Amino acid sequence: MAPVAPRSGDAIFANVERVNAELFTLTYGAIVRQLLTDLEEVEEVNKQLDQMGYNIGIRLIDEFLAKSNVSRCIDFKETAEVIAKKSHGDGFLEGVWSWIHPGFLRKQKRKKMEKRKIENESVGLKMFLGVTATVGNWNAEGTTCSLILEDNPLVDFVELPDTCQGLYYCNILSGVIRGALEMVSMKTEVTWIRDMLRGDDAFELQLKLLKQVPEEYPYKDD
Ligand code: MYR
Repeated sequence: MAPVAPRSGDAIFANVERVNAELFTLTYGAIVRQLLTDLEEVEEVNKQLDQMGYNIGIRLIDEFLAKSNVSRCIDFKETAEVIAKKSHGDGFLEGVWSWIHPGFLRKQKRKKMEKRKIENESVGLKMFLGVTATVGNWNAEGTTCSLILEDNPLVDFVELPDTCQGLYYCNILSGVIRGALEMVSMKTEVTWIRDMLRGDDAFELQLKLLKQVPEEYPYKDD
């Protein structure tokens, strides 16, 4: 029998990632199925998924801010880009990078900074779902936009039966975004505009900024 060549670390890691992703997708599917059994009404399942997502989002934002190195967004447009793919949080690194002459830094240190910069460019959806989105369809006021997902791992292996046509299967995602944004003072309405499980040609989420609550400074200035 021919000896089995050992797989490289990268191949094993990729395999583990794939299995994790599949497990995640199947677990989510099992949750939705259970909700359908328990709640019976598709509308109720939609609400419940959104609420579950909201509860996740209000906690997940802390992890997101801690890991992403994102600084405060100047407006809703920047926030949408941060959710979809781009970070402006590496500005600090860029600043330091140009301030110190490149030759001053040892190669290793420079590589580490470059790596951080690349990682920081993939934030929001990428950090938790491994996907990116395109931001578009802005209204004139800059308060409503769409996130068009480039991929959606939640729906791998999923096909909705006729009895579930009103189901927003990925409603957990809209809830997560709504919850996360509320924690950074943005009250939003997040709704699915297009859904491939309902026969549309893409997954499109609409983000509507309802209210931006000014943050209160906890101390009184004398
Ligand atoms: C700020 O101005 O404080 C930064 C605001 C950034 C908000 C980003 C919210 C990220 C939500 C991640 C959603 C992941 C869904 C799976």
